Amino acid sequence: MPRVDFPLYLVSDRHQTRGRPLVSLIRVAVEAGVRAVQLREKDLDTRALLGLAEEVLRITREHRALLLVNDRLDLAMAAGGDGVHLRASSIPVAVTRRILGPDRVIGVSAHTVEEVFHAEANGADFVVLGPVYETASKRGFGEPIGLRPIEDASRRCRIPVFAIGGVTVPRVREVRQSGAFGVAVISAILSAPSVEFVTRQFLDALAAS
Ligand code: TZP
Repeated sequence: MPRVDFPLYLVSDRHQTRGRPLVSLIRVAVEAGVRAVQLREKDLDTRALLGLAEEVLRITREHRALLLVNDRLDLAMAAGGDGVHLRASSIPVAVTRRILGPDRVIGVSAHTVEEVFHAEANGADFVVLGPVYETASKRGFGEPIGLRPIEDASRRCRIPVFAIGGVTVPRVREVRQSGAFGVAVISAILSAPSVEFVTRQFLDALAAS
């Protein structure tokens, strides 16, 4: 089973970079210490996404960071990435595990503790659970679930649980106190005036909590 030893999971959204090129921001974040990136550009066509995945992979490889492609197992494999991040409508976790084998990383998005159990039982390496807080990134997705499910899932499951949705540096402490292994972040990093500065702040807050 691959080791999930990164506390900060950067999730991409090129619409949240304040007009700056996504790939350069990912490079800055990875150079500042991010060790896992999820490429989540749902509105890109297959070829564009493959090209982007290959570009980002050059950066992550250089810095020994992982690259997971959201939903697209085919593209994760075609690009030679480290794994895939599945959502509820994706190819099921167990099928993905069968295809990818034991060494690739499978992350899963969950919204309830039951979904975390299900992901774990089917071979996921880690889950992101949320949205924990109100988030601009997924408005209309649903009500924030709060910290309670993070607490329950972290206590009752063996795989690492990452809190997602509205996570900011000042919130890291309470998220970790709830038992979360780590945090998954879009806007607090990609929309920050200094991606380098905020990435370091996240990593420091995670290390201190
Ligand atoms: N899944 C649940 S909330 C969310 C995703 C992908 C968006 C998180 O974005 P942000 O900007 O870190 O709140």
